[in-house]
Amino acid sequence: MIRQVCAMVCTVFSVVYSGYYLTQLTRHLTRGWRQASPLGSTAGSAAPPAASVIEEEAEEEQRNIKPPAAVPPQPEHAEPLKTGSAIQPGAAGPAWPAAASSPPAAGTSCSSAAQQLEMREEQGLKTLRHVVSVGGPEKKYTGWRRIGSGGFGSVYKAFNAATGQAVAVKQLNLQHQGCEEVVKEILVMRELRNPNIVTYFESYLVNEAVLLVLEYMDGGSLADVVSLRRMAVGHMATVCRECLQGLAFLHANQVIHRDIKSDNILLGRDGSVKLADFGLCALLSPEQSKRRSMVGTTCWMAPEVVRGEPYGPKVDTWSLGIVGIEMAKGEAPYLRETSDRLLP
Ligand code: 3AM
Repeated sequence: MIRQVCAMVCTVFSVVYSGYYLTQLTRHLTRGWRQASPLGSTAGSAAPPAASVIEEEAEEEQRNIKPPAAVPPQPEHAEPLKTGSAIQPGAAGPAWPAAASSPPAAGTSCSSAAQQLEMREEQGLKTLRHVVSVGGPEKKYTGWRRIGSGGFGSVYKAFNAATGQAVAVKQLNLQHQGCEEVVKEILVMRELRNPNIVTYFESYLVNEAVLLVLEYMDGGSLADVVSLRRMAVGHMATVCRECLQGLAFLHANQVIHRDIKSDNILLGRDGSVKLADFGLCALLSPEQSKRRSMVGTTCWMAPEVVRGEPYGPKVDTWSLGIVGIEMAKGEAPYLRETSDRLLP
């Protein structure tokens, strides 16, 4: 524990401005932390710099108005019904590299806001470079095959050339996702090891994308299962229990997942059930034990999230309840409604 904290602290202070963000994150993640990380630090800093983050200060009070994708009518359980994009915090930020986009005229308030965002992104990138592994993944992993995609980018299956172990490589496009969000996702997964959370191995920064190397879950997602067949009650109960164990662990570490849905629950053929995709998670602290941002995927969002009221970890339990309905009925309630009818 002490070694891990020290490793984190070293990483943190190697980037001056970004130190604040990482310290905050580490403090969150190491508080109440009960499990040792089996892999240790993968940190290596070779790549160019990036930044820190005023974390979610900007996120709070901000309701991202990016609408989730409307869900078109689907044939009855023929294909997995895609659940629409998750609503993300701070999506209004500039794509990386921010400097490449044309800024508004200097001297306006718009300009200084753009500059601030640009600075945040630069600091975020600096931080990111301290978190990812050195070099590229192309030699270490072979047999790349694209197995899916989401709002974030694509997911590939590959094999560790040395061990033959299958891995899933999640590509996060930095033009769509802010560096600070990616850093948060990496650190949460890296520090919070649990049998009910998909294992993070390492990550790489390649051009304008981050590649997260994760445990490969050979049973696919729960979304695929619920859309294709009715589940036995015993199986539903097992999935609920395993997910609740994962959530209890996250919540004990002051993390809210905020996007629990069947797409983000992955299955192993050995019967394992694990939570995935921490891109929208929130970190709580004694100073900030509630969040307000409207974040998540519409049909799974708890009422207090939709209404923009303060909320805590219980919103994940609500979302898991919706997953229960998915398992029982084949899809989430109101899945076929357009978002303008679901959101206030
Ligand atoms: O589009 P489908 O549902 O077939 O299950 C995830 C989804 O597949 C899969 O990548 C697609 C886009 O998210 N996926 C994500 N992480 C994975 C992992 N760790 C994974 N498959 C296996 N292992």
